[in-house]
Amino acid sequence: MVVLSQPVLDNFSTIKTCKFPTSSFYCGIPVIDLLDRDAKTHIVKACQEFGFFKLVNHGVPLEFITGLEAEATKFFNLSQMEKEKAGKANPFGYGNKRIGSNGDVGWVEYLLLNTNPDDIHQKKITPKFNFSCFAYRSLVNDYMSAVRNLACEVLEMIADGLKIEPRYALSRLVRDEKSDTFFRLNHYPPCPELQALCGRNLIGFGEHTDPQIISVLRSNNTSGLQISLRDGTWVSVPPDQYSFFFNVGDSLQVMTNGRFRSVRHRVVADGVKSRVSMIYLGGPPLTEKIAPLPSLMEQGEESLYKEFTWSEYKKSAYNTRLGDNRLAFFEKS
Ligand code: GA4
Repeated sequence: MVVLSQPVLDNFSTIKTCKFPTSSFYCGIPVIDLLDRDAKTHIVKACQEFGFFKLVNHGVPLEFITGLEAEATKFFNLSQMEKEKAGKANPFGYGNKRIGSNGDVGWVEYLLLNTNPDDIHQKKITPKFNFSCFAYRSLVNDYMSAVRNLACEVLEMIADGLKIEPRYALSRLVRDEKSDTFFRLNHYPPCPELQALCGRNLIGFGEHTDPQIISVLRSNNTSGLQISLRDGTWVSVPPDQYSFFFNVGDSLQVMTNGRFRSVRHRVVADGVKSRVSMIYLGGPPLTEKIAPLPSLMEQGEESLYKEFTWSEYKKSAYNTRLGDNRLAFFEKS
Protein backbone atom coordinates (compact mmCIF):
# COMPACT_ATOMS: atom_id res chain seq x y z
CA MET A 1 0.00 0.00 0.00
CA VAL A 2 1.24 3.51 -0.79
CA VAL A 3 0.97 6.05 2.02
CA LEU A 4 0.65 9.61 0.81
CA SER A 5 2.64 12.18 2.73
CA GLN A 6 0.52 14.78 4.52
CA PRO A 7 1.28 17.84 2.29
CA VAL A 8 0.43 15.88 -0.84
CA LEU A 9 -2.81 14.69 0.74
CA ASP A 10 -3.71 18.18 1.90
CA ASN A 11 -3.41 19.49 -1.63
CA PHE A 12 -5.71 16.94 -3.17
CA SER A 13 -7.85 15.62 -0.33
CA THR A 14 -11.13 17.09 -1.56
CA ILE A 15 -10.60 16.12 -5.20
CA LYS A 16 -11.57 12.61 -6.21
CA THR A 17 -9.10 10.30 -7.90
CA CYS A 18 -9.50 7.53 -10.40
CA LYS A 19 -7.41 4.50 -11.30
CA PHE A 20 -8.73 4.40 -14.82
CA PRO A 21 -5.93 4.07 -17.41
CA THR A 22 -6.46 7.19 -19.52
CA SER A 23 -4.21 5.81 -22.23
CA SER A 24 -6.19 2.68 -23.09
CA PHE A 25 -8.42 4.21 -25.69
CA TYR A 26 -11.81 3.10 -26.85
CA CYS A 27 -11.85 2.54 -30.60
CA GLY A 28 -15.63 2.62 -31.06
CA ILE A 29 -16.16 6.42 -30.95
CA PRO A 30 -18.20 7.31 -34.05
CA VAL A 31 -16.17 9.41 -36.47
CA ILE A 32 -18.22 11.49 -38.89
CA ASP A 33 -16.77 13.05 -42.01
CA LEU A 34 -18.68 16.25 -42.74
CA LEU A 35 -17.94 15.74 -46.45
CA ASP A 36 -19.53 12.29 -46.49
CA ARG A 37 -22.87 12.45 -48.25
CA ASP A 38 -24.40 10.12 -45.68
CA ALA A 39 -23.09 12.23 -42.78
CA LYS A 40 -26.57 13.15 -41.51
CA THR A 41 -27.56 9.49 -41.15
CA HIS A 42 -24.34 8.71 -39.28
CA ILE A 43 -24.78 11.73 -37.01
CA VAL A 44 -28.32 10.69 -36.06
CA LYS A 45 -27.15 7.13 -35.33
CA ALA A 46 -24.25 8.38 -33.19
CA CYS A 47 -26.54 10.73 -31.22
CA GLN A 48 -28.95 7.88 -30.54
CA GLU A 49 -26.35 5.32 -29.53
CA PHE A 50 -23.70 7.44 -27.84
CA GLY A 51 -24.90 11.05 -27.64
CA PHE A 52 -21.39 11.74 -28.82
CA PHE A 53 -19.24 11.74 -31.96
CA LYS A 54 -16.07 13.11 -33.48
CA LEU A 55 -16.32 15.37 -36.52
CA VAL A 56 -13.54 15.49 -39.12
CA ASN A 57 -13.21 17.68 -42.24
CA HIS A 58 -15.13 20.33 -40.35
CA GLY A 59 -13.75 23.31 -42.27
CA VAL A 60 -12.95 25.52 -39.24
CA PRO A 61 -9.65 27.26 -40.07
CA LEU A 62 -6.77 25.79 -38.06
CA GLU A 63 -5.42 29.26 -37.26
CA PHE A 64 -8.62 30.11 -35.32
CA ILE A 65 -8.05 27.04 -33.19
CA THR A 66 -4.29 27.26 -32.65
CA GLY A 67 -4.42 31.04 -32.14
CA LEU A 68 -6.97 30.74 -29.35
CA GLU A 69 -5.20 27.80 -27.77
CA ALA A 70 -1.91 29.73 -27.69
CA GLU A 71 -3.58 32.71 -25.97
CA ALA A 72 -5.40 30.45 -23.52
CA THR A 73 -2.10 28.77 -22.64
CA LYS A 74 -0.53 32.20 -22.11
CA PHE A 75 -3.40 33.15 -19.81
CA PHE A 76 -3.17 29.97 -17.74
CA ASN A 77 0.61 30.48 -17.43
CA LEU A 78 0.09 33.88 -15.75
CA SER A 79 0.58 34.17 -12.02
CA GLN A 80 -2.42 33.30 -9.84
CA MET A 81 -2.79 36.99 -8.99
CA GLU A 82 -2.96 38.03 -12.65
CA LYS A 83 -5.49 35.32 -13.49
CA GLU A 84 -7.70 36.35 -10.61
CA LYS A 85 -7.94 39.83 -12.13
CA ALA A 86 -10.45 38.27 -14.56
CA GLY A 87 -12.88 38.16 -11.63
CA LYS A 88 -14.40 35.09 -9.97
CA ALA A 89 -16.40 32.57 -12.01
CA ASN A 90 -19.47 33.56 -10.05
CA PRO A 91 -20.83 32.58 -12.41
CA PHE A 92 -18.65 34.02 -15.24
CA GLY A 93 -14.93 34.68 -14.99
CA TYR A 94 -11.90 32.74 -13.78
CA GLY A 95 -12.33 29.65 -11.62
CA ASN A 96 -9.85 27.39 -9.92
CA LYS A 97 -10.83 23.90 -8.65
CA ARG A 98 -14.34 24.95 -7.61
CA ILE A 99 -16.99 24.03 -10.18
CA GLY A 100 -20.39 25.69 -9.86
CA SER A 101 -21.48 26.87 -6.43
CA ASN A 102 -22.71 23.70 -4.76
CA GLY A 103 -19.46 22.23 -3.49
CA ASP A 104 -18.07 20.45 -6.56
CA VAL A 105 -14.32 20.51 -7.04
CA GLY A 106 -11.92 19.21 -9.68
CA TRP A 107 -8.30 19.42 -10.74
CA VAL A 108 -9.04 22.20 -13.21
CA GLU A 109 -8.79 25.94 -13.70
CA TYR A 110 -10.96 27.67 -16.25
CA LEU A 111 -12.46 30.76 -17.82
CA LEU A 112 -16.22 30.70 -18.19
CA LEU A 113 -18.08 33.12 -20.42
CA ASN A 114 -21.66 33.63 -21.40
CA THR A 115 -22.74 35.56 -24.46
CA ASN A 116 -26.31 36.50 -23.54
CA PRO A 117 -26.65 40.10 -22.36
CA ASP A 118 -30.11 39.36 -20.87
CA ASP A 119 -28.92 36.69 -18.48
CA ILE A 120 -29.78 37.65 -14.94
CA HIS A 121 -26.63 35.89 -13.76
CA GLN A 122 -24.53 38.43 -15.69
CA LYS A 123 -25.42 41.10 -13.13
CA LYS A 124 -23.35 39.23 -10.59
CA ILE A 125 -20.16 39.72 -12.57
CA THR A 126 -17.67 41.58 -10.46
CA PRO A 127 -16.76 45.05 -11.76
CA LYS A 128 -13.20 43.82 -12.27
CA PHE A 129 -14.35 41.36 -14.92
CA ASN A 130 -13.93 42.81 -18.35
CA PHE A 131 -13.15 40.20 -20.90
CA SER A 132 -12.20 42.78 -23.51
CA CYS A 133 -9.02 43.39 -21.54
CA PHE A 134 -7.69 40.09 -22.82
CA ALA A 135 -5.72 40.07 -26.01
CA TYR A 136 -7.77 37.19 -27.28
CA ARG A 137 -11.23 38.80 -27.29
CA SER A 138 -11.21 38.88 -31.11
CA LEU A 139 -9.79 35.36 -31.28
CA VAL A 140 -12.68 34.19 -29.10
CA ASN A 141 -15.15 35.95 -31.39
CA ASP A 142 -13.69 34.42 -34.58
CA TYR A 143 -13.56 30.99 -33.00
CA MET A 144 -17.06 31.24 -31.52
CA SER A 145 -18.68 32.34 -34.75
CA ALA A 146 -16.94 29.57 -36.77
CA VAL A 147 -17.96 26.96 -34.20
CA ARG A 148 -21.51 28.37 -33.96
CA ASN A 149 -21.84 27.99 -37.75
CA LEU A 150 -20.54 24.44 -37.52
CA ALA A 151 -22.96 23.60 -34.68
CA CYS A 152 -25.83 25.03 -36.76
CA GLU A 153 -24.80 22.98 -39.78
CA VAL A 154 -24.77 19.83 -37.65
CA LEU A 155 -28.15 20.72 -36.07
CA GLU A 156 -29.62 21.18 -39.56
CA MET A 157 -28.23 17.80 -40.62
CA ILE A 158 -29.84 16.31 -37.50
CA ALA A 159 -33.16 17.94 -38.43
CA ASP A 160 -32.87 16.51 -41.98
CA GLY A 161 -31.89 13.09 -40.66
CA LEU A 162 -34.85 13.01 -38.27
CA LYS A 163 -37.19 14.59 -40.85
CA ILE A 164 -37.86 17.54 -38.56
CA GLU A 165 -39.48 20.54 -40.19
CA PRO A 166 -38.46 23.25 -40.70
CA ARG A 167 -34.80 22.16 -40.94
CA TYR A 168 -33.76 25.20 -38.90
CA ALA A 169 -36.06 24.21 -35.97
CA LEU A 170 -32.97 23.38 -33.86
CA SER A 171 -30.28 25.61 -35.36
CA ARG A 172 -32.38 28.77 -34.95
CA LEU A 173 -32.09 28.36 -31.17
CA VAL A 174 -28.32 28.68 -31.07
CA ARG A 175 -28.25 31.12 -33.98
CA ASP A 176 -30.65 33.51 -32.16
CA GLU A 177 -28.89 36.63 -30.89
CA LYS A 178 -30.43 35.91 -27.48
CA SER A 179 -29.14 32.33 -27.48
CA ASP A 180 -27.86 31.53 -23.99
CA THR A 181 -24.54 30.14 -25.11
CA PHE A 182 -21.57 29.48 -22.85
CA PHE A 183 -17.94 29.28 -23.70
CA ARG A 184 -15.48 27.53 -21.48
CA LEU A 185 -11.68 27.33 -21.60
CA ASN A 186 -10.39 24.59 -19.31
CA HIS A 187 -6.85 23.88 -18.18
CA TYR A 188 -6.11 20.58 -16.45
CA PRO A 189 -2.58 20.78 -15.01
CA PRO A 190 -0.69 17.49 -14.81
CA CYS A 191 -0.27 15.88 -11.45
CA PRO A 192 2.89 13.73 -11.56
CA GLU A 193 3.28 13.47 -7.75
CA LEU A 194 0.02 11.65 -7.24
CA GLN A 195 0.51 9.37 -10.20
CA ALA A 196 4.01 8.46 -9.04
CA LEU A 197 2.84 7.88 -5.47
CA CYS A 198 -0.15 5.67 -6.03
CA GLY A 199 -0.74 5.29 -9.76
CA ARG A 200 -3.97 7.25 -9.55
CA ASN A 201 -5.10 10.29 -11.51
CA LEU A 202 -7.09 13.24 -10.25
CA ILE A 203 -10.58 13.86 -11.55
CA GLY A 204 -10.35 17.11 -13.48
CA PHE A 205 -14.07 17.59 -14.13
CA GLY A 206 -16.45 15.12 -12.49
CA GLU A 207 -19.07 13.15 -14.38
CA HIS A 208 -22.01 15.17 -15.64
CA THR A 209 -24.26 15.86 -18.59
CA ASP A 210 -24.40 19.26 -20.27
CA PRO A 211 -27.74 21.04 -19.77
CA GLN A 212 -27.69 22.84 -23.16
CA ILE A 213 -28.64 21.64 -26.67
CA ILE A 214 -25.25 20.77 -28.10
CA SER A 215 -21.64 21.12 -26.96
CA VAL A 216 -18.67 21.33 -29.27
CA LEU A 217 -15.35 20.47 -27.69
CA ARG A 218 -11.84 20.85 -28.96
CA SER A 219 -8.75 19.94 -26.95
CA ASN A 220 -5.01 19.77 -27.38
CA ASN A 221 -3.43 16.37 -27.84
CA THR A 222 -3.61 15.35 -24.16
CA SER A 223 -6.01 12.57 -23.25
CA GLY A 224 -8.47 12.75 -20.36
CA LEU A 225 -12.00 12.91 -21.78
CA GLN A 226 -14.11 9.87 -20.93
CA ILE A 227 -17.69 9.11 -21.83
CA SER A 228 -20.15 6.69 -20.32
CA LEU A 229 -21.65 4.16 -22.72
CA ARG A 230 -25.31 3.09 -22.56
CA ASP A 231 -24.43 0.20 -20.25
CA GLY A 232 -22.63 2.57 -17.86
CA THR A 233 -19.08 1.54 -18.84
CA TRP A 234 -16.61 4.42 -18.88
CA VAL A 235 -14.31 4.63 -21.91
CA SER A 236 -11.45 6.99 -22.78
CA VAL A 237 -11.77 9.09 -25.91
CA PRO A 238 -8.54 9.26 -27.95
CA PRO A 239 -7.56 12.94 -28.16
CA ASP A 240 -7.42 14.58 -31.59
CA GLN A 241 -6.40 18.21 -31.76
CA TYR A 242 -7.58 18.57 -35.37
CA SER A 243 -11.17 17.47 -34.81
CA PHE A 244 -14.23 18.53 -32.86
CA PHE A 245 -16.16 16.35 -30.44
CA PHE A 246 -19.93 16.85 -30.25
CA ASN A 247 -22.01 16.08 -27.12
CA VAL A 248 -25.79 15.86 -27.06
CA GLY A 249 -27.05 18.00 -24.15
CA ASP A 250 -30.10 17.52 -21.91
CA SER A 251 -32.21 19.97 -23.94
CA LEU A 252 -31.67 18.03 -27.17
CA GLN A 253 -32.59 14.82 -25.37
CA VAL A 254 -35.92 16.46 -24.45
CA MET A 255 -36.50 17.97 -27.90
CA THR A 256 -36.07 14.52 -29.46
CA ASN A 257 -38.30 13.00 -26.76
CA GLY A 258 -35.50 10.74 -25.57
CA ARG A 259 -34.39 9.50 -29.02
CA PHE A 260 -31.05 11.19 -28.50
CA ARG A 261 -29.00 10.61 -25.40
CA SER A 262 -27.46 13.38 -23.32
CA VAL A 263 -24.06 11.81 -22.75
CA ARG A 264 -22.46 11.57 -19.29
CA HIS A 265 -18.84 12.51 -19.51
CA ARG A 266 -15.91 13.48 -17.29
CA VAL A 267 -12.27 14.47 -17.54
CA VAL A 268 -9.40 12.76 -15.75
CA ALA A 269 -6.24 14.85 -15.42
CA ASP A 270 -3.14 13.41 -17.07
CA GLY A 271 -0.18 12.42 -14.93
CA VAL A 272 2.40 14.31 -16.98
CA LYS A 273 0.80 16.53 -19.63
CA SER A 274 -1.39 19.63 -19.43
CA ARG A 275 -4.75 19.39 -21.10
CA VAL A 276 -6.33 22.54 -22.56
CA SER A 277 -9.84 22.37 -23.95
CA MET A 278 -12.35 24.85 -25.31
CA ILE A 279 -16.02 24.11 -25.22
CA TYR A 280 -18.86 25.87 -26.96
CA LEU A 281 -22.09 25.07 -25.10
CA GLY A 282 -24.93 26.04 -27.43
CA GLY A 283 -28.09 26.87 -25.50
CA PRO A 284 -31.49 28.36 -26.48
CA PRO A 285 -32.79 31.82 -25.53
CA LEU A 286 -33.89 31.97 -21.88
CA THR A 287 -37.59 32.28 -22.71
CA GLU A 288 -37.62 29.32 -25.11
CA LYS A 289 -39.94 26.44 -24.29
CA ILE A 290 -38.05 23.15 -24.25
CA ALA A 291 -40.32 20.34 -25.43
CA PRO A 292 -40.32 17.49 -27.97
CA LEU A 293 -40.51 18.86 -31.51
CA PRO A 294 -44.05 18.32 -32.86
CA SER A 295 -42.92 17.17 -36.31
CA LEU A 296 -40.90 14.38 -34.71
CA MET A 297 -43.66 12.91 -32.60
CA GLU A 298 -45.44 9.85 -33.92
CA GLN A 299 -49.18 9.58 -33.70
CA GLY A 300 -50.22 9.06 -30.10
CA GLU A 301 -46.68 9.56 -28.80
CA GLU A 302 -46.59 11.45 -25.50
CA SER A 303 -43.90 13.72 -24.21
CA LEU A 304 -41.68 12.03 -21.63
CA TYR A 305 -41.13 15.41 -19.98
CA LYS A 306 -43.11 18.12 -18.22
CA GLU A 307 -43.07 21.47 -19.96
CA PHE A 308 -40.39 23.97 -19.03
CA THR A 309 -38.50 26.95 -20.37
CA TRP A 310 -34.74 27.05 -20.66
CA SER A 311 -34.66 29.66 -17.92
CA GLU A 312 -36.54 27.30 -15.56
CA TYR A 313 -34.27 24.40 -16.44
CA LYS A 314 -31.16 26.48 -15.96
CA LYS A 315 -32.32 27.77 -12.59
CA SER A 316 -33.00 24.22 -11.45
CA ALA A 317 -29.67 22.98 -12.89
CA TYR A 318 -27.70 25.60 -10.98
CA ASN A 319 -29.12 24.23 -7.73
CA THR A 320 -27.83 20.73 -8.42
CA ARG A 321 -24.49 19.01 -7.88
CA LEU A 322 -22.43 18.32 -10.98
CA GLY A 323 -23.13 14.58 -11.12
CA ASP A 324 -26.91 14.82 -10.52
CA ASN A 325 -29.45 13.66 -13.05
CA ARG A 326 -30.95 17.09 -13.76
CA LEU A 327 -33.61 15.85 -16.16
CA ALA A 328 -35.09 13.61 -13.49
CA PHE A 329 -36.97 16.63 -12.03
CA PHE A 330 -38.71 17.17 -15.36
CA GLU A 331 -39.57 13.59 -16.28
CA LYS A 332 -43.25 12.63 -16.24
CA SER A 333 -43.80 9.92 -13.70
C1 GA4 B 1 -21.95 21.59 -16.87
C2 GA4 B 1 -21.73 22.08 -18.32
C3 GA4 B 1 -21.06 23.46 -18.41
O1 GA4 B 1 -19.66 23.36 -18.19
C4 GA4 B 1 -21.68 24.45 -17.38
C5 GA4 B 1 -21.47 23.87 -16.00
C6 GA4 B 1 -21.93 24.73 -14.79
C7 GA4 B 1 -20.77 25.54 -14.20
O2 GA4 B 1 -19.61 25.13 -14.28
O3 GA4 B 1 -21.06 26.59 -13.61
C8 GA4 B 1 -22.55 23.74 -13.79
C9 GA4 B 1 -22.75 22.39 -14.58
C10 GA4 B 1 -22.49 22.74 -16.03
C11 GA4 B 1 -24.15 21.79 -14.36
C12 GA4 B 1 -24.67 21.89 -12.89
C13 GA4 B 1 -24.20 23.18 -12.17
C14 GA4 B 1 -23.88 24.24 -13.23
C15 GA4 B 1 -21.77 23.47 -12.51
C16 GA4 B 1 -22.82 22.89 -11.63
C17 GA4 B 1 -22.57 22.18 -10.53
C18 GA4 B 1 -21.13 25.85 -17.60
C19 GA4 B 1 -23.18 24.38 -17.46
O4 GA4 B 1 -23.91 25.06 -18.14
O5 GA4 B 1 -23.63 23.39 -16.64
